[in-house]
Amino acid sequence: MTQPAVLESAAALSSVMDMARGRLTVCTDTVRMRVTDMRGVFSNQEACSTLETEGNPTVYEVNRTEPELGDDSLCYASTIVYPGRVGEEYFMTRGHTHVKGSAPEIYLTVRGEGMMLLQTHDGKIQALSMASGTILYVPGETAHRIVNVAEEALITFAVYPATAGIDYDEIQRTGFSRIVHAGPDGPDLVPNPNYPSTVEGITS
Ligand code: M6P
Ligand code: ZN
Repeated sequence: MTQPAVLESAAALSSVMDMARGRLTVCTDTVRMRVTDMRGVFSNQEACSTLETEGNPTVYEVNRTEPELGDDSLCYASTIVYPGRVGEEYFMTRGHTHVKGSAPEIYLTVRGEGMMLLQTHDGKIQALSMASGTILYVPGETAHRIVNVAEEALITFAVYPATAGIDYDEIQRTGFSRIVHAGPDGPDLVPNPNYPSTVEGITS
């Protein structure tokens, strides 16, 4: 009997996640983002430049797997956000919406502690806590970013439609209306000084 093509070609049908480090044994794409790759993402440019000259550390890595590319297919990714700060702002992902706006995403936190920022197109924002075992659902039409608020790596596993696509433009233009700072008693959600006041829905 002839097997469907995907069973013959995609080693990605089976992969193993290193639950301590977050890497996948089989993935179709890996991304490593250092501080230099995130210029303009953190609010404190000066602290960003200082870190660049002090070793330019890796902020996060992504291992992405697209086992097949049909309209109804799923892909998955692990993300490792390393511990660290740029000024008072914790290390985090760039954040994105989906090209196919209605596409949702599910995140399981495997290890560490963090916050997920969710923001609608009209600027309404919500922050959800992440700890080992937390499952978060990112609805369609919602920008999402994860932030590591602890001293160890934040490791997540996410599943989303293969057709979702990643769109960085909106978040690059406006950012999120809140940023996550290290406060005296832990993480603090503070207004982003660079967020445009023209976006509806912001309450500061
Ligand atoms: C998750 C998924 C990936 C995404 C990654 C990092 O693993 O949503 O698709 O690339 O997080 O997020 P970003 O692309 O915003 O940097
Ligand atoms: Zn996404």
